[in-house]
Amino acid sequence: MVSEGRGVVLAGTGGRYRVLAEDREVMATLRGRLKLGRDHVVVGDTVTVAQHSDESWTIEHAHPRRTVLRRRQPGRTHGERIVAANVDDVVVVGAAARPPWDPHLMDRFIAVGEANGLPVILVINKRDLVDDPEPLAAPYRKAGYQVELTSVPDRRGLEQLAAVLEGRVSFLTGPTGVGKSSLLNALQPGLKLRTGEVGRRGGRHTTVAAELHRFGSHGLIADTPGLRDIGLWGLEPAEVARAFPELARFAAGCRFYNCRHAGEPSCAVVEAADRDDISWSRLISYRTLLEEARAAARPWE
Ligand SMILES: Nc1nc2c(ncn2[C@@H]2O[C@H](COP(=O)(O)OP(=O)(O)O)[C@@H](O)[C@H]2O)c(=O)[nH]1
Ligand SMILES: [Mg+2]
Ligand SMILES: [Zn+2]
Repeated sequence: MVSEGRGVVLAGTGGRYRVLAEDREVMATLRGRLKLGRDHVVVGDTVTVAQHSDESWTIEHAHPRRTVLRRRQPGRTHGERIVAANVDDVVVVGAAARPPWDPHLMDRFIAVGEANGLPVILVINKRDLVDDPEPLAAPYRKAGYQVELTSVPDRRGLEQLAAVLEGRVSFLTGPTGVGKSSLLNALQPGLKLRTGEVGRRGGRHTTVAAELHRFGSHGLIADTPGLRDIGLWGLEPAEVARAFPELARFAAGCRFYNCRHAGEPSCAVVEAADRDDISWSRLISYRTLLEEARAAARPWE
């Protein structure tokens, strides 16, 4: 062995991993023992890499993870897969228009971050296409989320978003066409991600691996095609409850301890929505996701 150092896995496919070690990127393969088990090294893992006399690199050891981003097939308790490690925040991007703002779809993406116990930041991009994006942001600000308003052509809000992401490991997710790749290209000169691609036919079940890019001076960011098909994320009923923290704050006041906030008497959550303390739109998303999770949890019915 010539040298050994610490690195972070930026990408990996077919047993070959791109690792950021010190300040350079190297291609490394897994050392024997690490090859066992498919979740052993994922994007975002911190690893020890070794360079050998023939110039080749190996990943010797993976370090404990601070956080994980998991995805699960709906209705299955097995088949869980770790998509990434050491993620600091999930950045859910939507467009103010083109495609039209869809709050329930946003809530699905937000729920994935929340179910993984990760902080969620919301970005409403293409603000140049609407007069006032604030009504779209309001339910989320009220729920306690940080919301950033951006537009790529006139660079509004980009500096502020860059400041939020600096020094962190962030996963960008959201529907296709909202401008995720365009935002990253605008934030990080030299990145040159492809933009404006329409969803390929038959692409629904192809999982494209997440890939981290260097961002700012100390950050890493992933534009995550692998998270695109949010319909494939299975949430458990208990996770859905956790995914709407602002509803949970009121739920203790419901008459029934297991209230689903779907029409039961003396429901403090519905009362809060009627007072506009929480948004009806969020409550409707919660009901939909909870019904889906419950149906998936009992597939025999
Ligand atoms: N008007 C406007 N168009 C944008 C903005 N951001 C991206 N676009 C356009 O939206 C389309 C989709 O962008 P892309 O970055 O590929 O979206 P992605 O699928 O989320 O990665 C492209 O044609 C972009 O030029 C924006 O802030 N304002
Ligand atoms: Mg893209
Ligand atoms: Zn209730």
